[in-house]
Amino acid sequence: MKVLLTGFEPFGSETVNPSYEAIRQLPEHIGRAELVTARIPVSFEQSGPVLKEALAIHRPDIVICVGQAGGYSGIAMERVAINLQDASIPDNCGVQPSEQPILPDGPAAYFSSLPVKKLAAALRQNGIPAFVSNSAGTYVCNHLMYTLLHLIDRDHLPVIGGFIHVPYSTRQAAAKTPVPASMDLAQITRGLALAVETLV
Ligand code: PCA
Repeated sequence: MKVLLTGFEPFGSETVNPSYEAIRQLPEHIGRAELVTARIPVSFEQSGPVLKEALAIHRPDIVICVGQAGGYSGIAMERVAINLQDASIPDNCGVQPSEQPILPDGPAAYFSSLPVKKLAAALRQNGIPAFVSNSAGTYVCNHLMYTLLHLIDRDHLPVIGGFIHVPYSTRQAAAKTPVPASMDLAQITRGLALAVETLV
């Protein structure tokens, strides 16, 4: 069994992205699963193609895309991706869509095929703040989640997939005033490892 985890490059005024920092610290194996990772550009145009390439190269059974949700106080299991892009800041390529569909003829939304409630419960049982979120936003993370679920649906891929948002790392939060909610990077990494463990 193979699990593909993706994380994003930094964006906005950040110099790191805890989503990628955390997934690169995961072990190569958890239980009987092999873990592989990919780094996704924070770009409306390029994120989908990079994910698609990673799917073709690795042919995973499970895909977990991970992104940073600044200000969150726990790890969020995203339940739904909507067919909308509406950016409050430009992406890393300077693109800033306003109220545009991701796919003009696509469905309004896709549900995660990961067991989001079960995952949040597993983390909480292990002392890691986690919850189910009903919106992945309208920026590049929602775009990537929608694209992933669309590819799985359209190409009938034998894959379950979804999206997890992680808080700022404590290092990121320490550099801001006022200090936002955050989580230690080791704890974020542990949370993602537990999610994989629960799935496999
Ligand atoms: N978070 C952004 C995009 C990249 C990331 O890590 C988001 O929530 O859309």
